[in-house]
Amino acid sequence: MEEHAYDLAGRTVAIRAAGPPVADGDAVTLDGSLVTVEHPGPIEAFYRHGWQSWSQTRWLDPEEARQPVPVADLRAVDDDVPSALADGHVGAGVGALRGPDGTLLLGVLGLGGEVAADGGALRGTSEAADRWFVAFGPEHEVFAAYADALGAVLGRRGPLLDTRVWCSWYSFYTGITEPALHDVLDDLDGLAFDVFQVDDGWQQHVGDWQTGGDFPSGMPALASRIRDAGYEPGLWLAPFLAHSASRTAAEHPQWLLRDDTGEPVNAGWNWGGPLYALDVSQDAVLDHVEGFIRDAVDWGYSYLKLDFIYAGALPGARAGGLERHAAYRRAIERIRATVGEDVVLLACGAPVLPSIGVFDAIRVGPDVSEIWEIPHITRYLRSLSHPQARYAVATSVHRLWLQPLIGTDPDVAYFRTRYCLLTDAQKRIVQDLTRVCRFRATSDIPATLDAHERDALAAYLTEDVEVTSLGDYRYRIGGREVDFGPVAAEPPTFLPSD
Ligand code: 9PG
Repeated sequence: MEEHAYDLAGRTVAIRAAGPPVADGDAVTLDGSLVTVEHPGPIEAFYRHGWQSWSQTRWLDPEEARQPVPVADLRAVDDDVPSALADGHVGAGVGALRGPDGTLLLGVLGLGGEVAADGGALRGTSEAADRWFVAFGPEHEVFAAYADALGAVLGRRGPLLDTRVWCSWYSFYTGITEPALHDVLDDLDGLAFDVFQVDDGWQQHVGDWQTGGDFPSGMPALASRIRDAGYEPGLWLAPFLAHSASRTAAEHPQWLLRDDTGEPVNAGWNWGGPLYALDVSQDAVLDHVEGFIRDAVDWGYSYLKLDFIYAGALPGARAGGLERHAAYRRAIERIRATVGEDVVLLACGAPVLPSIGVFDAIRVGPDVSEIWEIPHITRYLRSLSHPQARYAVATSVHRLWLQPLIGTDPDVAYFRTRYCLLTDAQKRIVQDLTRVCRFRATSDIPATLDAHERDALAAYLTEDVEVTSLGDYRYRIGGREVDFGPVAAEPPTFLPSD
């Protein structure tokens, strides 16, 4: 390790890295699997970046107690398990320290890596001997500079997605059927969506991507029906998961990602049972994934929401010792090569950095919900990743710096009053965030909207409002000024520290 005192934006920053810092415009790059940079002034907050779409991302008080997650309750769907079990505050890929003098950012120029708050310093570690980016200055500027540098390494797809989606999840959940979706298509009656996206519930099982029994005419017929209604057909899949009760898990146990002892890796619990991950470092697994992705495109779906794909990057024993983020990257590149450039790929439950350059858009927060907050979930599970509109907004707002690199999906907005406990003001916050993200989606069905709400939805889909960033989490949307700062900064509802 070498120690350097480096001048950044007029302040001297102490740096420890494997070699000398290299100037990169107003910023600096460092090499190594362990780097440390010290904030030149007093600090107030640490930017903790969650590993995957649903993982908590916010500015926190570095003195704030780490919320101990009981190992038995640790959910592989919430966060990167190694970071969740770390002693201090650790985020994925990028971190920052903010003080009255400015914000110091440390971010990897690669796929993996963790950034920890270590007193007044940021400590970056990565399994690969990576390159790191360091900048000091106003928050907005250092994140923009990092995004620019990251795009040069990981690429970016253009033009950036600007889309309007009807998604079945937040009205039907897994209860979708062919007649129900036909009814919705009839009732939408020309509402100006681009995509009609069929979510979870169409398949035989999670891992068995054949048409399930509630779709007797088959998925190609449904795609034609969607196209006839004037929409692009969209389909949900969780390509790197196999439910423990799936045929795929039973028939191909050798495809499952395993740990050093040979046990299948815990990929979470959902749909009434444990989840396994596919080991995407195996060519046979990639051939299998390519097969069902190709089927979906051949059936006529041109927008794929690929969900729970953290499963491709979980820690495990992989063929040839392939690093987990590199294995994930290779797998999603294979999917992109399979579908070509014209199919829209939306990542969900996805490790954020390694998805840049391959996906058109990524979910940047946990699921919204018909309710703002369920405090006992946060209190007892200490998880900010459960469906709650408040944390969906808070995490998404802290990921808006990704916008020049990849489409940002903040999840759906609500217009309905029936079956929805959000107040008008809360609905407005979520709607405005979808405007800022240029990803306008809803699951509302006309049957649950009154005439006024339907008009509001129709106007939202066809409006042409200008959105300008004013910095500091504030935006001008049409003639209004919208401030996401208060929701973004409100401390989570944890139990009082005990
Ligand atoms: C379909 C849904 C929707 C939704 C996705 C994702 O068990 N869990 O913790 C859990 C987390 C997220 C989740 C479902 C379960 O939602 O974000 O939009 O597609 O899957 O199952």
